[in-house]
Amino acid sequence: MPTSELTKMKKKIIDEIGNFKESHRFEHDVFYQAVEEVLLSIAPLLVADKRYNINAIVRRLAVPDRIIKFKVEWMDDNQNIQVNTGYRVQFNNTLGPYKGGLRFHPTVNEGILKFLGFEQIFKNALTGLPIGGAKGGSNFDPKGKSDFEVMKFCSSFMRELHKYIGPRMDVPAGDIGVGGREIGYLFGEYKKITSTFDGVLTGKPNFFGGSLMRPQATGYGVVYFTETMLEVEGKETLAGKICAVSGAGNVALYTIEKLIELGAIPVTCTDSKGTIYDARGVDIELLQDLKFNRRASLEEYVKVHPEAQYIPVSEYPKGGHAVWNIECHAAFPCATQNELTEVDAKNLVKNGCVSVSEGANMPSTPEAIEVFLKHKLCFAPAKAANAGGVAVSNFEMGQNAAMQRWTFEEVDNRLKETMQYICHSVADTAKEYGVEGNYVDGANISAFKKIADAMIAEGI
Ligand code: NDP
Ligand code: 2IT
Repeated sequence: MPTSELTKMKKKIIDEIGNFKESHRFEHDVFYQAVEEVLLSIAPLLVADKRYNINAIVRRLAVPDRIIKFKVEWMDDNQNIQVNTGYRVQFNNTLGPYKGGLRFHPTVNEGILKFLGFEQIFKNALTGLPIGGAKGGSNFDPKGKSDFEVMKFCSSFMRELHKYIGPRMDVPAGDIGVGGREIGYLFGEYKKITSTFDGVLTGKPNFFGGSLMRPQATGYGVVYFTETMLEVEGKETLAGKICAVSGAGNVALYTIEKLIELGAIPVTCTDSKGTIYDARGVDIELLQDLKFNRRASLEEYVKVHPEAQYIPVSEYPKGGHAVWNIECHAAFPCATQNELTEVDAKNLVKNGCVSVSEGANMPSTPEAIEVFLKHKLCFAPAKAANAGGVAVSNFEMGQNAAMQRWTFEEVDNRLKETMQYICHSVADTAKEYGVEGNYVDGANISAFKKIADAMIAEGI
């Protein structure tokens, strides 16, 4: 081998090792962020009730029951062998079988999945349904892959994962990069390996066991939660109000759909490359076609609607995001974690925003949340506001176990009831603990009590 080629190869290897070290150093930051928020909220409870310390609940709850990590080998369309890493973080099954989504995104690492799994325990507890908390996924990027490549990846992923899941053990679902297509391939492989047709994954396509309304559930649930919160807090409803939404995936587009149905005017959406601002209200049919059918960039939107504005990431304000710089009455961050910063929160407050509801998991930074609470905005934290998705996943488990099928209306009514129940119990808990209107503390205290009391009851 010529020396120059060898030197290049060595440099490439050293760079790769460098990248690897770098990504590992910071990968647990988001997990600590999630744990810290919960601990700060429940501090008064720990002081008031000594049982939680005696039983070491915090220490036991902050460590996952197990983390499963495995290699996923698959062949791309050019006959090249690709290697990815797969994970399942089974965090806590005190309240029911492990339950939570799978994320396929190049940024996925153990720290992100620990943060998501930890949040999921609390979210699932808030629903009042018998489900524990878990999360999984892979650093595989479905973007730009053919359907056949996605299928081959999903089959390989399931060849490992099937050993650790089961309808009463652990029931994965979708998250970023995992929708009906991926769940369909994963379920197909599980069925081939085990020869069993059971509800081992939720979010399945409707024609083989998927619940009607599961695709819509998270987004619709966020809007139902917001309407209830505004009513509880004595504020006006969303009808006729300008709304800012981020994201252009499952959660964002069904949030937009329900907002339009209620007469609100959502004017934005975003993807990883840019933001659409359409002052007349976004064209939801076009967006769903672009994102769900064509998997295209949002830039395509302005080709059909040249009067709308496309703002690329390079033109975002320093330290912030274009979408939160637009005047709105209600904001719905529905893309990803830490997408809404202190700069963004101050812009929203300055522009007269009244409520912020988190569709994504932990989209607001701790500094942004501080701004919202200080200025008395109605702030609905993710673990309460976006619990509609996992709630309908639980309904899908129930339908599968009973070999039944509910109508769209039945699922929708139960979803609405569940979101109203969560909102009221969070608001009531906040009041009971002297922090009326603080839904962050209300949600953390309410969920912690349910899980911690059950952990004490079952012993170690
Ligand atoms: P999708 O994959 O359907 O959509 C994700 C959207 O967010 C896309 O528009 C994507 O843009 C954008 N996005 C993702 N990562 C980034 C990033 N790093 N920077 C900027 N934009 C980004 O995922 P979902 O809609 O299902 O999930 C969105 C959020 O909601 C996540 O936080 C997820 O954990 C949470 N959630 C999802 C639930 C569900 O049922 N699916 C339930 C509860 C919460 P692009 O396409 O360009 O990458
Ligand atoms: O974050 C979440 O709640 C999800 N991705 C959905 C989990 C589920 O099991 O439906």
